[in-house]
Amino acid sequence: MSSTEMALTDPEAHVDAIRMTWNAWPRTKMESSKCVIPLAATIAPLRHHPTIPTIPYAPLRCRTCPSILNPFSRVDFNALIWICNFCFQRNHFPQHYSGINETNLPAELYQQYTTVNYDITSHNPQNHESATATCVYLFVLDTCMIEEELDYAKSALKRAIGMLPECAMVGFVSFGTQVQVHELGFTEMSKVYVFRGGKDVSKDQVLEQLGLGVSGGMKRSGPGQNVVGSGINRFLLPASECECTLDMLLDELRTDQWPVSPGNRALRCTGVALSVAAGLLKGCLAGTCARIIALVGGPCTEGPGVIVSKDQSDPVRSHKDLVKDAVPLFKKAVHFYQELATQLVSQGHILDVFASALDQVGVAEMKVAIEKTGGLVVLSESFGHSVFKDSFKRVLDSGEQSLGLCYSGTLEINCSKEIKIQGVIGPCTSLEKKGPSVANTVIGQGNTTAWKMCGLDKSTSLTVFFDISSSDKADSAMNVNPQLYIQFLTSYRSPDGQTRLRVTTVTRRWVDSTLGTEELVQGFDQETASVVMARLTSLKMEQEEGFDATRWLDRNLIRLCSKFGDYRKDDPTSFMLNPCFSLFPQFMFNLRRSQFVQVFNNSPDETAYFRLLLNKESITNAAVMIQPSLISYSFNSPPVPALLDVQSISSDHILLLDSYFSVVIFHGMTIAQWRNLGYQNGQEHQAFAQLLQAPQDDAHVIIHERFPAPRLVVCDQHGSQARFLLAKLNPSATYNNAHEMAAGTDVIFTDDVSLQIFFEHLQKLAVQSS
Ligand SMILES: *[C@@H]1O[C@H](CO)[C@@H](O)[C@H](O)[C@H]1NC(C)=O
Ligand SMILES: *[C@@H]1O[C@H](CO)[C@@H](O)[C@H](O)[C@H]1NC(C)=O
Ligand SMILES: *[C@H]1O[C@H](CO)[C@@H](O)[C@H](O)[C@H]1NC(C)=O
Ligand SMILES: [Zn+2]
Repeated sequence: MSSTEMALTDPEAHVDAIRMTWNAWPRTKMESSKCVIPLAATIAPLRHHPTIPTIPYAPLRCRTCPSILNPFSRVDFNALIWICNFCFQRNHFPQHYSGINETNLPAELYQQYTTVNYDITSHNPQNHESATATCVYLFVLDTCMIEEELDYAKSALKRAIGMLPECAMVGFVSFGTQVQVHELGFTEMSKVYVFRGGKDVSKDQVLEQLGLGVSGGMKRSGPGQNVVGSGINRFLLPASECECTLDMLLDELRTDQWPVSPGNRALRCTGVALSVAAGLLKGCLAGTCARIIALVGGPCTEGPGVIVSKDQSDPVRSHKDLVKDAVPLFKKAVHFYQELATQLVSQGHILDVFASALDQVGVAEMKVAIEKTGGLVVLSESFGHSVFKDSFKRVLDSGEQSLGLCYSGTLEINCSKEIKIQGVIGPCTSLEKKGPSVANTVIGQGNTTAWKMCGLDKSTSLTVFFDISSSDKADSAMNVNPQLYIQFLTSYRSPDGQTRLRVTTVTRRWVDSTLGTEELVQGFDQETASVVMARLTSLKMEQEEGFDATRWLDRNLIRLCSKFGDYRKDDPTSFMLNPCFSLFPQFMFNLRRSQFVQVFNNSPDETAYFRLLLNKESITNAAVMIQPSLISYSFNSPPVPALLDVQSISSDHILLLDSYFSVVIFHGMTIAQWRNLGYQNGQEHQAFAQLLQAPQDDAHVIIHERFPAPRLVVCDQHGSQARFLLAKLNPSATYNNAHEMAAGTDVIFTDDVSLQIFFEHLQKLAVQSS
């Protein structure tokens, strides 16, 4: 797809990078609850768009609320006054705006500039020094691995360090049964500080033991003026100064030598290692961007954060164990990582986890610290696998492939007074800033109108949930102004040390849905609604004990169809859905079958990983996680989208399935036979060679753009790997005759039914008079 096509089909490619479940809003709380799907908006606050202007002067704020002058503010040019569209305060323009008039507008008042950037660095003299500041990368490497794995990890690290900008500060911690903090500034011979793995260390103990205690002096010095005290320079050095030392150190580094008795797991103290890393970073000035990049090769078995005993006959916890609440270690470990998250967020630092192992390493427990700090996470089978290697390379890439990693972000939201904010799902932490816009009910990170994002990047998305406060439509300002407003203020530091503020102001119409639903219906965004339901379901599965996801989704889908469908009561054959809703039931069908709801097919680590990305990615990407895309390639016709159904399999077609975490190329039987006979190598079979090549090329385009890199599976019909495709297809041919109703009237079907049967039951239940 060309970028102009993208702009037409993908609303997120709009300058504001905002999508809402509803684009016309019901006026009352009562009416909005009848809409079934919650009022929510997703925002990708760093999404680039070429037409967003950068304004070289400071933003103009309202006198009484935090909102900023925007295209929807009313302006009186004669009196040089603007009226805030949030709190209706009248504000005088300052002197330097005195030249403005209807034809000579400042950029922030242009109608098309609903999103603008302010470069704040140059207006704040205090920022000048830190504008040259650079980022700290603290690498934390697990050494409890077989030699081959450690070698893969070491070479990935060496390559990464070679890619760092010269002024980037680097530190190195390795761990196994104990933690070693390496003093890179001591070049005569390698010098390490050892921490025992069996017991937690406080941040002050870490600093004390490394000789960085408060008594060590807080004077600024040396090349790292963003870190405190001369002491810390022993551990964090500019990449240009320590690359050689680190190279040698990695060459000498051996797998953990602590003895492991037969039948036991290695003693691995991941929790203490991350604690020590966080403690070391505490020595940096607050506001310095710093990330802990942890490479972990197995489960934590020693000290805080333990997820399994060292006895190998004890399996690592499964979803079944979690449901039975039979995992005392889980709660303790999660609590430990919650505390670590709090510490990292208060320091403004990020935790990235690269987990590569055949077994689980504890991503489910670490999830809270990764998500709250806005860290990156990649899960793979081996440090030698392309999923790890290709992803890791991109973390430090500053070229075209850059992830656009930024730091010290905050998001602040202000909205019209009838709107209340329930909370945010996504990679952020509540800043607990209370205000009149805070709702009583909380979803995700709530009880606030401001959130912190220690790390954020081009793909970071947040989902904001809203509520309507007024129950009486007569009393509200909505009768005066038919428009509602929401302003999103995102401030952050870019990798080059600039401080930016991005201001996005959006407006939507209030509609009186008691008079008719036409406008509401037209404003429904099915794809966004599906993703928001997936995010909400995942959150409820984590937070609410005994939550029945399938039943909850069915109940909501039936209610939605009852409200917005066209039908005669008790006549399922009369049921019709407006095109604005027609894709939604199929999304729900696929969501019920997806890894987000059917968690028992995966490990808790995998589920945590899928959810971290579901919550962080754009709507378009998240939709592919729920409902994969399928393309069919054949002779004599261009590639075409195919139904996500076993009927799409054909012996003379090739299928390309994109389910986000994996990309599958599936050869029909005949195609596979011809390929095995080598037809593609003959001059006379060029068309066949091209047919084989086309899905390969398309798969590589997908893999190249995506972070984390997806797993590529190339398989043949009837081959063992074909299950990667089959698991995602509607089983139309296998379950056609399963014609019985499930118990209860609010569940469409409990088992894996075909889409057709699902629809039949949905229609029947939706038209039932209650
Ligand atoms: C608006 O300001 C511009 C520039 O100062 C000036 O040239 C123009 O005549 C003004 N227009 C009106 C309607 O006052
Ligand atoms: C929200 O804040 C209030 C008042 O500070 C507090 O009582 C309440 O427990 C908080 N709710 C949540 C879910 O954090
Ligand atoms: C945002 O705007 C409202 C008006 O709706 C104003 O009263 C309020 O103080 C502002 N919110 C915050 C968080 O400051
Ligand atoms: Zn205001």
